[in-house]
Amino acid sequence: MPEHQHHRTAASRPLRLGIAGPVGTGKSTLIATLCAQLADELELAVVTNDIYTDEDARMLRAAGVLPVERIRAVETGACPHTAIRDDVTANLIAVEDLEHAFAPLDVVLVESGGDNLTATFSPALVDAQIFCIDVAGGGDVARKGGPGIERADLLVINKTDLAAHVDVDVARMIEDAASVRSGLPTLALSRADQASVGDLCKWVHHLVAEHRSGARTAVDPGPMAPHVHRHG
Ligand SMILES: Nc1nc2c(ncn2[C@@H]2O[C@H](COP(=O)(O)OP(=O)(O)O)[C@@H](O)[C@H]2O)c(=O)[nH]1
Ligand SMILES: [Mg+2]
Repeated sequence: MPEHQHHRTAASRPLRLGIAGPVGTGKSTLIATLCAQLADELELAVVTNDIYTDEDARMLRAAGVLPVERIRAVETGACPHTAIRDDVTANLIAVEDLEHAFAPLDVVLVESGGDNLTATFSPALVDAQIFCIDVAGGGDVARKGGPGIERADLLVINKTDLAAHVDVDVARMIEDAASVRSGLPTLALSRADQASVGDLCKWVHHLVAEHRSGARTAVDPGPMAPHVHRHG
C-alpha cells in the first residue's frame, strides 16, 4: 500500500499539519506567526492552496519568515476543498517535493483554500489539522458546529483582539466550542497576544513530539456538508 494511504503516521517523515477554515479568518497570518516563532527550533516548509492565484504564497514569501523556496503554491481550480479532501494528489506532490528538497524537515504546514465553512483535510494529506474561525465571524459560529469545528485536532478562535469591537464574548465562544468538541482543545488566539501565540507554539511542539514517537494516528474529522459541484 502506498505510504499516503496509511493513516498511521510514519515518524520517518515530517509532520504534515493542515490549517483549514473560512477565507479571512487568519490562516496565512497564523502560518506566518508559526514560522516566525518556530524557525529557530524546527525546519519548516509551507504549501498554500488558492483557487486561481498564488496570493497566499506570495504574502508568506513577502512576510520574510521562511526562505521563499520553502513556500509552494497549489492552484486548485474551482473547488478548493476538493484539493485537500477528495483528490489530494497535487498537494501530496507539493508536500513530498518540499520534503525531498529540504530534508530533513520537521513540519510541513498546508493552508487550505478556505472557500467553505465546513471543508476539512483528508487524513491522507495531513497528520493533524487546525480549524480556524475568528470572532469577526460572530459569536454563534462555534455553536453551529460542523466537522472542522467539532473534530479538528485544534480549534482556533482567532483575532480575539477584535472581540470588543464586534460585541463578541470570547469566553462564551470557547464554552460553546467546548460543548461540541468532546474534549478536543480550543485556543483563543490573537497575533497581538504573545501568551496565546506561545500556547499555539507549545501545541505544535507537543504534536511534533507525538509524531516522532510514532504515537499519533491521523483522525478524519469527517466530510463537509452536502454541496453541489457546478460544471461547465
Ligand atoms: N485584528 C487582527 N487581525 C488579524 C489577525 N490575524 C489576521 N488578521 C487579519 O485578518 C485578515 C485576513 O488574514 P489572512 O491571514 O490573510 O486570512 P486567511 O484568508 O484565512 O489566510 C488580514 O487583514 C490580517 O491582517 C489577528 O490576530 N488580529
Ligand atoms: Mg490565506
